[in-house]
Parts: sequence; structure tokens; C-alpha cells
Amino acid sequence: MISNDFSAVKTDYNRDGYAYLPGFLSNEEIAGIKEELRRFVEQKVPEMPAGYVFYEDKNDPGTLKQLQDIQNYSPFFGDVLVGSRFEELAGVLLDDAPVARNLEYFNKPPRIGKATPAHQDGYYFMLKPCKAITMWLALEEADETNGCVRYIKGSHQKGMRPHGRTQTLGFSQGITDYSDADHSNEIFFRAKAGDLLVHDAMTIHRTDANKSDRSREALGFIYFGASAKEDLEAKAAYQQKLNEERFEKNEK
Ligand SMILES: O=C(O)CCC(=O)C(=O)O
Repeated sequence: MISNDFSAVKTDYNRDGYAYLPGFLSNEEIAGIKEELRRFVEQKVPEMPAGYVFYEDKNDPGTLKQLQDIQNYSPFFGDVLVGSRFEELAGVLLDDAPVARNLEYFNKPPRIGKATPAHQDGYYFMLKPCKAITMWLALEEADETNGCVRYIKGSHQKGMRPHGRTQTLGFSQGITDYSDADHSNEIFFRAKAGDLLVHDAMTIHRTDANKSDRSREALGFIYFGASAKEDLEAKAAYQQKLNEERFEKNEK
């Protein structure tokens, strides 16, 4: 457990667009979350709508890669997202009242877990102003071989890059002009279970495919600032377009 003094973290976050908090949760806390997740996958996932559950191979339940909004299906995960130290940290870093939006589960199954394309979360969020934070909690070791998180330092201050459709389930939009220079500017974070990464909604980030024999499990937390307003029209148009594309491809 860390102390509640987040001022050093805030300095890093404001300057770089991200911050690293090693050991944010203890091993016991991580063990409790993983146990609850196993129960969740067994009991709740079968009831969840298709758009909230993604598999690398939809015919193989062992290849679960992503779950959305798990706070809505479990009081345990509701308490992880709301009224927690995560929410408190979000409020400090946002300089605004945090509005909890989404608790996600991310996995990269061994050997087949695909890369997450370079993107800025704000492109998906469609907020004015773009005031939101994402947190990424390692549930097990993440490194260069199984897809650790990579950031571009200071990119939160350089505006929104062009995004376009990707073929990655769960990450439908990626930066279209991501260059060799971007690749060489990446800062990657090896993380252990319980380590937390936080980033601004404008910060460019991505992860590689999992080439290892290990899985790569994490939780993602999204909080909007209360002063940020969603462009609901743009969101509805975007969702409609995605649905049409999925329909054309006969995808769920
Ligand atoms: O875990 C991943 O592969 C990607 C996570 C991510 O892009 C995010 O949390 O915004």
C-alpha cells in the first residue's frame, strides 16, 4: 500500500502524461481480485451482452481477451471502481470530480494475444474538454515479451493525432500515421502484479502482441472529469458506423 500523498505522482503525470506507481496494491489484494475475476468469468460472463465480451477466438472460451463495464455486474468490482483509492487518485490527478465510467479486464492469452494499436483514449471518449484519466493495473508480470504498456512522453500536450479503423477487437481505432520516430520515442514499463500505470486521455500508448508462454492480465479503469461533456451525437454516429461494419462482416 502506498501513502495517500500523490503529489510526486501528480508532477510526473502533468509533465509526462503518465505516471508509474509500483506496488499500488499488495499481493493479498491482487490475489483477492484474481479470485473474484475467476468467479466472475464463470458466473457472470455467460450473462453479459456480446458487445461487452471479446475473445481472440470466439469459438474458444479459453481465449478471453477483454471485458467491459464489469462494475455493472458485480458489487465487488463496483467497489474497486467507485469509492476506492483508484477513484481518489483519479480526483487528485484530474483536478476535477472524478466520474467513474468503466472497469475493464484485459488479457493477452499466451502466444495469440494480439497487439493493441497506438491510440489516444480521448479519441474514443469524445469529450469537451478532453479531461479524463485511464489507469492500468497489472495483475501479473508484464514485460517486452508479453505486451507491456508503452507511452510517448509528453504526447498529451501535442493534440489529437489522426485515427482510423483497425481490425483489433476492442480497440477499433488506431493512429494512422504512427511512425518509426514514434516507435523509437516509446517508453515502456515492465510491471509486476499490483503496479499501477496512469495516463492522460490524450497520451499516446500501445502494447505489443504476447509472444510468450505466459498470459498478461490487467484491469483498466476509466474516469472522466465532471467538467468534461460527452459529444453524444458524435458517439451515436460512431456506434452506428461500427454496428454497420460488424453487420457487413457478419460479426457479433
Ligand atoms: O492492455 C492493453 O493492451 C491496452 C490497454 C489500453 O490501451 C488502455 O487501457 O487504454
